[in-house]
Amino acid sequence: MSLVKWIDFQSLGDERGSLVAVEVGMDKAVPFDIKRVYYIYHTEKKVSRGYHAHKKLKQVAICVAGKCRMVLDDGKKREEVWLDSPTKGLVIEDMTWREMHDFSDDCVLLVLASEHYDESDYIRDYEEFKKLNGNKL
Ligand code: T46
Repeated sequence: MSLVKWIDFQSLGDERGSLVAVEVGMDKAVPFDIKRVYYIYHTEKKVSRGYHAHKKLKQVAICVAGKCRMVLDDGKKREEVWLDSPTKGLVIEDMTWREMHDFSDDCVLLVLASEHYDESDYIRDYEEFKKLNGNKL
């Protein structure tokens, strides 16, 4: 099964421009209650970010401007996608290793998170992640 799961947001455009509404709920797009929102911007050239997994946190990442390349890895397979559209949300499940590369100068990456910030939820060592995830695969 692919690690890549997209949410397609409807663009509510008219002659003035575009608008996307992100909603939470059973029949809505985002499959969890949002407890935190953060965004990554002004990323320096040649900088990569991420290199961790989360034990519990689920997230949806939306590139609202520019683009970047996201790598997802479950310890057995790696898949990569470009985040380059404000109408596409990438669902990042718990226990998924992620890396972000090739940020464009104008990239603004908006992230919707299911939990508050908690450093103890991070797994920052790839070998430890593989060991912990091994039982699930
Ligand atoms: C993720 C990817 C996509 C906070 O204090 N609160 C927060 O909510 C966040 C997200 C970060 N921080 C602090 C922790 C670090 O001192 O901000 C600093 C940068 O965070 P980090 O190095 O974890 O950033 P990235 O870009 O490597 O990872 C971030 C998220 O942390 C992570 O959950 O999945 O974006």
